[in-house]
Amino acid sequence: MELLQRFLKGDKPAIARVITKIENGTDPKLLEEIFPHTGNAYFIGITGPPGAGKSSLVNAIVPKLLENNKKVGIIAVDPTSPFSGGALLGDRIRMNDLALNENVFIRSMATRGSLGGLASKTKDIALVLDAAGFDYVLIETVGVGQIELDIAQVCDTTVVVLVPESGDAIQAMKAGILEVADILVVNKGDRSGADRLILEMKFAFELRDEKINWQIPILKTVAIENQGIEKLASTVKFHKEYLERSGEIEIERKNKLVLRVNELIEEKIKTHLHNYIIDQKQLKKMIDKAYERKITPHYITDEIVKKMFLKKEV
Ligand SMILES: Nc1nc2c(ncn2[C@@H]2O[C@H](COP(=O)(O)OP(=O)(O)O)[C@@H](O)[C@H]2O)c(=O)[nH]1
Ligand SMILES: [Mg+2]
Repeated sequence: MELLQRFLKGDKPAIARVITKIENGTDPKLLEEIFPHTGNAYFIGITGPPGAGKSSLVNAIVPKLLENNKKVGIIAVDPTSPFSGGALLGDRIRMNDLALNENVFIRSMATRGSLGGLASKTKDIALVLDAAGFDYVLIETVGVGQIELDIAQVCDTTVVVLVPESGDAIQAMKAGILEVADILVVNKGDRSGADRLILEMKFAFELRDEKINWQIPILKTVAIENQGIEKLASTVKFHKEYLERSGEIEIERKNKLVLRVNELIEEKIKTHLHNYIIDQKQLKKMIDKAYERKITPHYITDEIVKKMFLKKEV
């Protein structure tokens, strides 16, 4: 059977092969072929600082999402440990039980060093899982900056996980969190300071007036003891129903497509620029002139960009 046919039937080895091809960019037509089969999965992002218990929460919540014969795809993105890969290994071991379930597929996005393009690749792989027939696609990302905001861009529901000991990190993350969180989870509720953090977060959320129709729920969990998981799962489902009922899901998904297109345009321009546009010899000549203060860097930029738009093929 053709790879694509096996893939669309949900055959795991076929899914893995399609993902690899997309990841390596070896088959540019492939995404086009699978795209018509996407749009059915519900994307859930789980983000937060390293060690907050995101993987533990994923482990705990997946069985709830599998109820009623649903299928769940998981993407674990951890760019924080390029050397040891320790976190990923840990995730793999703990997620082993899940991986054996025929309705679950897990993919770790290992990044050895380079962060560039990771979020973008992850989004395409989420589409692959969508096309493969998973009802839910869970994306676990470590909240270390731009990347989690980036991935939240494709998620219908973003769950931000905090822990009592996050301390200063919380302050730093607050602005970002306020932007992306649909649901806030305070995990490690068995540790002291959990209730205080919940109060703090409630206060922080009261101060804002965006997303006014959706009051961001703040939940307490103890992932390793399965506490609060039922409530978390039902809150995710409730958010899904809310988006569907209000029609917001269509608006949000269209907004997300706009953001995605903008992002891809930027990516394309960047590669194009580096690969073809800049004639290094000519650039060197212009730099010499700029060094002599005969032309400005702005002038050089304009010249290069003008050329870029004259070229038709990308
Ligand atoms: N005490 C306590 N420990 C937890 C809880 N959830 C996770 N952990 C532990 O915290 C550590 C990091 O968990 P992990 O799920 O890998 O965090 P991640 O880096 O956010 O994916 C592990 O040793 C977990 O066993 C919790 O609710 N309470
Ligand atoms: Mg993890």
